[in-house]
Amino acid sequence: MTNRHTTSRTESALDPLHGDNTGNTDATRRDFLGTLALGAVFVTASASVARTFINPTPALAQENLTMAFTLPELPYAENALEPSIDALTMNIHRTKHHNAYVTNLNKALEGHADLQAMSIDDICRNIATMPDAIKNAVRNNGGGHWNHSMFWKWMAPAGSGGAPSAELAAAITKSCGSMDEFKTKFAAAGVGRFGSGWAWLCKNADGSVAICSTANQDNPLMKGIVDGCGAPILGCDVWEHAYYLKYQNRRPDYLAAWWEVVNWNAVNALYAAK
Ligand code: MN3
Repeated sequence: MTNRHTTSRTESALDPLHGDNTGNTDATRRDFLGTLALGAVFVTASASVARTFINPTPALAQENLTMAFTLPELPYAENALEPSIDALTMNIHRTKHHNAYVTNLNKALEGHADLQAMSIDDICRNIATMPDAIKNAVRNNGGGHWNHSMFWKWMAPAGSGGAPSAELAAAITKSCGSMDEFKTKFAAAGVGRFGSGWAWLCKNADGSVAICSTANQDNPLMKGIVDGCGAPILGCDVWEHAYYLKYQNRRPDYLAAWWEVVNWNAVNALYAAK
């Protein structure tokens, strides 16, 4: 194909939280908030996708654009989550595993200009209606890209992630009994996930919260594939690659240590978003 030009775009990146990141524009903020637009009470505003064009000449911009998804930077150093999560795990997890999801998502979307133009949030929401030939690849790799882009933001160096807001704490207490019981139940969801997957805290349309888990790289945005969950406001990766170097087979120990690096400020922002 001639004149094929690759652009990169900043992911919806889900990022009202780190103003020092590139691409933290109003558009990315809308996409981030759009992440929560699962229920009628939420305003869906994710149609706009922030894009960073690299040398977009007018001629190239008009044809054969490949809207490539890109691997996001960490909002902290790779060793910033130690001792809960070691630097080597962070490095391999993002630059190898997450990068593979990005690469394979872009590959799966080749030739599908309509899908390439969508935000990763909307791709996840619309997995069930994807063409059969690419549905599984987009489900696995699009889910992997969304999940990990969020996961990096759902963590922060110990002591810097704040605490649950009064509103979120009240919702958690109401649904789980107490914050400690919430942590126990969330960890149980992660430990109980056979094989690979994620544990989630989700917000329902009425403001209540609930815990669920999904297999592989599925997430609660995936209507028609994952139903019955609200909007994901916190997720924990329980694939072995997330913890095996440091914790080996001890998934419960990883989950216990993970609370030290949860970025509650990020969770609070998602819970508060309408
Ligand atoms: Mn992972």
